[in-house]
Amino acid sequence: MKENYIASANIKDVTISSGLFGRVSRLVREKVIPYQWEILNDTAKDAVPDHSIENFSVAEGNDQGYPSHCIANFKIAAGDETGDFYGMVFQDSDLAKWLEAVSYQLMSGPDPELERQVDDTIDLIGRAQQEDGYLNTYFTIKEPGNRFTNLCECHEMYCAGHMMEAAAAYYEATGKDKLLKIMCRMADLIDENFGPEENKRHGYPGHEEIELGLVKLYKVTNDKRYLRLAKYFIDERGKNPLYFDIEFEKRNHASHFSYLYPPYGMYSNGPKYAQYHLPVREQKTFEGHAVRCMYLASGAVDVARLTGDEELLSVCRGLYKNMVQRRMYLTGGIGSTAKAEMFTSDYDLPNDLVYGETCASVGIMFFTKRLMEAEQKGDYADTMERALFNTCLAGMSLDGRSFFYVNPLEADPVLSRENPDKAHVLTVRPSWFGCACCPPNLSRMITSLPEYLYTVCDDQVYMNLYMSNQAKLQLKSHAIELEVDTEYPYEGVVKITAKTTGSYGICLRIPSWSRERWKAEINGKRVSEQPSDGFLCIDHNWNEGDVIVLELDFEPKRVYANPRVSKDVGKVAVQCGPLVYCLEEADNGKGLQRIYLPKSSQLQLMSRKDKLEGINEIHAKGLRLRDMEDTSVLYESNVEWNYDEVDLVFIPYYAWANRGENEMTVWIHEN
Ligand code: FUB
Ligand code: ZN
Repeated sequence: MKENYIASANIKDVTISSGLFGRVSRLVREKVIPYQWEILNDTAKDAVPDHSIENFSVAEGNDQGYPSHCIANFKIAAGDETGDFYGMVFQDSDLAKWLEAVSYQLMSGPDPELERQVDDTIDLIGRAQQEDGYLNTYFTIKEPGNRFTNLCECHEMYCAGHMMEAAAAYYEATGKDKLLKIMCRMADLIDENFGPEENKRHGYPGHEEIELGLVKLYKVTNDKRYLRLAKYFIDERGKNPLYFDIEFEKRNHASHFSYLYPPYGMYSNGPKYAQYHLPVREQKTFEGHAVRCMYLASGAVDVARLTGDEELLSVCRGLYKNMVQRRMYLTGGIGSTAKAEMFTSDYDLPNDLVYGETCASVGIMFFTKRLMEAEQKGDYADTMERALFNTCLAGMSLDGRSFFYVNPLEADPVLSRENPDKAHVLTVRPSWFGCACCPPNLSRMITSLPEYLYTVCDDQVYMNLYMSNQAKLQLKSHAIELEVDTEYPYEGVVKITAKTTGSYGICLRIPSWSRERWKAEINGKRVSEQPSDGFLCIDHNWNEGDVIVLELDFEPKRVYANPRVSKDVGKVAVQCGPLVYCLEEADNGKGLQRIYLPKSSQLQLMSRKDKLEGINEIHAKGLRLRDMEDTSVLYESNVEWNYDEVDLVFIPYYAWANRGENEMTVWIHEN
């Protein structure tokens, strides 16, 4: 691994000003975060939680219809109120993610009222913390004697990791260290109990996340113990004897999630589910629960980079390749089955049974951002972009009031209702979930989006994602400013103005979809450099006001899947720039699976500023297979197929399901 000066952009130094992500960032700041605060406090009266088993809501004691109880759990644990714990065993993490999202928002601009609200909440968290530093409202209220006895299922470390991330973020945003101290005490307690020493337990969390939190604690405190503990958890996972077997025996097979995963809860899902089938360094494919995989790999890249562990980094590279070459949907979704929210096997990418959890694609963002910090390859940023502009964005409605947990590439409301195997595929976003991991995960990712835009390596800045913004960036030997103006992802022209005179490199990502056709000019003069590893690096003596204009290929394209993806054989999808497009019933009528896009049809891009908060549509002539003449026939030998000509309207995938319940498909037949 190269010893470089490397950093992602600072959130406070990048303002995403306009365009699609200007709107989305504003929406999260002004609508989503306040709404989620109401949810946490149980004051959002119009929230109707989704109670389908697939979304974990029918937990024992969690099916009575009230959305969260999260703050109430803290009040009860603190002794401020009486009552019982309610919600998922990891309910605390909803508050942690909200606090983290708000911290990033505060980095982008002051908000004294919001800060006061956070300070009060941190006081509450402090009161809920136990004498010895332990913090977890479920165990404090319900099972005080059983701490750390069911790491496989009970998410103590997961909740701690999320709160550590929040603590580090709030400290960075405000300089206030109360939450940081709270979480350092919890981290110290975990460190006293777990580690390689003989007198400690040799365990690791069932759901990875604490690795990320510990690394963030390490970054703000400089205390190496936290980094060591993160590394320990990664290296211990999957070592024999298997820790979860040992604790399972010790607790006499008691299980928390047996109602969901009979007979022994998450333990029954087996070692692959939680990535302990092999030591992490021997893993070559992403196995099991997709979100867990992303968090594990993100933590592993952090640890690899911060400790110079080339072996671990190369394991992460291998896992990344497995994902993007064999296990990821065109939309940047992952997880092919609702059964335990897992990856399945290479090329198994069913469009209708898919899971594609929003959190898993947010996890892709975490993973690829860290890979970019380890080595600057355009492919990582391409994947980041695929996940962000498609599945992550689809995770939230255009008004920020409802959310998808599962992100299908083919949906039919009738089948979702009638076929139990498709019950997890909703066609309308619920306003909340009994298991509410996804909405606040989106919030924290979007409020921290500035970090993802740029990676600095020595005196070069890598532009990972294109959107209008003003950025201040600290390179190794310069502080520079850039301004980016673009209508991306609806136009392919990106104008970058250097606001700082000096000698430094600006590296423009040439996305894989534009590899064949792109053009870059500085002050009207064509650049001679060629891209390498997906980036066009221009090392130049810049004058203030120099302008780079990058033109990417914005012709709508047909995309095909590797024929090993059996569900996409004979089918085509449509993409323009980073956006994957889909057909929706609202534009194309019912029966989308009978539609064909002939090879000869031209794809025409149309700007629709008036529709769905401003989108491009793609228009094309298509065919719809006519019903059999005798509709009572199910099977027939002598059939002459007839087609009707139809005008097809494709919209960006992220904008689907904003016009009521209806069919949708990304892949369509081609003839
Ligand atoms: O287990 C915590 C979160 O709940 C996971 O990351 C999601 O997949 C959901 O299962
Ligand atoms: Zn989720």
